[in-house]
Amino acid sequence: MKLYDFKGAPNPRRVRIFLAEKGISVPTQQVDLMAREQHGDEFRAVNPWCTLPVLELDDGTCIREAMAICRYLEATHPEPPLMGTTAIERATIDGWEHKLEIDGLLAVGEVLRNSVDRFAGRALPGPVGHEQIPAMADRGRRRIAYFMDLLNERLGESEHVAGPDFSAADVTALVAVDFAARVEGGIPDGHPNVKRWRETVGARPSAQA
Ligand SMILES: N[C@@H](CCC(=O)N[C@@H](CS)C(=O)NCC(=O)O)C(=O)O
Repeated sequence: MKLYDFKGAPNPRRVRIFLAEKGISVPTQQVDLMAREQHGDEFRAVNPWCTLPVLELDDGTCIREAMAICRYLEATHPEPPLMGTTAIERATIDGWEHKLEIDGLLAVGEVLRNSVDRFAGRALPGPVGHEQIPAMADRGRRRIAYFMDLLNERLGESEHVAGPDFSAADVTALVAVDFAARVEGGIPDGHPNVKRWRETVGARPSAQA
């Protein structure tokens, strides 16, 4: 197996944290997004969607999309379970994970990609160029505020995002909260449950991934 990775990017980090929680070590190949290596012919042969992460299996199969990779790892390395073991746990984790990807990770991406010069003409990842829309950066900031409120409320009723145990939903939430800090400068005041949870999950060795 080989993971195509880029150290500073949030979506590959979701997989790195997942791997660390599973205790799996995988060789990695860095694809420099700053140098636009994701658009080069070599990487397009791996992933024509031009995005990271990608997990390449020994038979040459390339799995794209962070959660698809995690799903594969969960099936091949079931312990410790990070995606639930009962039907209710699986559905609850999937629901929270997906919700926080959309409302958290994508909201931060909306701000950065529509406001930072480096993303001019590249407002969405992928092979097709898109111009920035400044109003979407403003909308993204409002979406981040909603995400923080939602997460704070949830963590007021649950120790971890999808229940008592750490799961894939915490992985996405952690990456989204840290990614949001690039816009907000940290966890905004008035979100004590997020702060409590961030300290807890941040103490796990996987958080360094
Ligand atoms: N939904 C995809 C998102 C992948 C994605 O957008 N990855 C970013 C890095 S965090 C990327 O490859 N960006 C390439 C670019 O900016 O051109 C996933 O879950 O893997």
